[in-house]
Amino acid sequence: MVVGAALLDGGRLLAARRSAPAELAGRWELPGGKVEPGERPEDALVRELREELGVDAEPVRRVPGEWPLRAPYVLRVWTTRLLPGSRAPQPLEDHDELRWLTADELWDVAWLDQDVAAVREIEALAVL
Ligand code: 9L3
Ligand code: MG
Repeated sequence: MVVGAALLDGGRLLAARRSAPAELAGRWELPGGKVEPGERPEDALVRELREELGVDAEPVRRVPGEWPLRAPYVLRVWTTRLLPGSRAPQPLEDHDELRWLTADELWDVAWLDQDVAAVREIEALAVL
């Protein structure tokens, strides 16, 4: 399983532009990554956000649905918030740019194909 974060702050959603691998570089995603064996998905999400963005965050609720990635992976997404005192997100690993998107800006970035359905679902939650 791959976990992704709909990181929300002040009515905006964080989008991260991938710098690697080459076939995904330049496309935008919900930050996250693979769950390790024996790891709980929510713990993997917290770990990935610390590694990739340098933030302390917590999953809030699961976004309904799951979306196929390259077999055998599927993407599951949680709305996520920064903990009080967290640093601001930085593109430390795998990304070269971050953007906080308002509801009006959600479709201004070139999301990875696999993330489009997830972002639609986030839009439907009306949390922005
Ligand atoms: N992936 C797609 N959308 C996402 C994430 C976090 C990941 N929102 C895909 C890209 C990679 C695979 O899942 O092919 C593993 O992700 P990572 O560990 O390279 O971030
Ligand atoms: Mg990742």
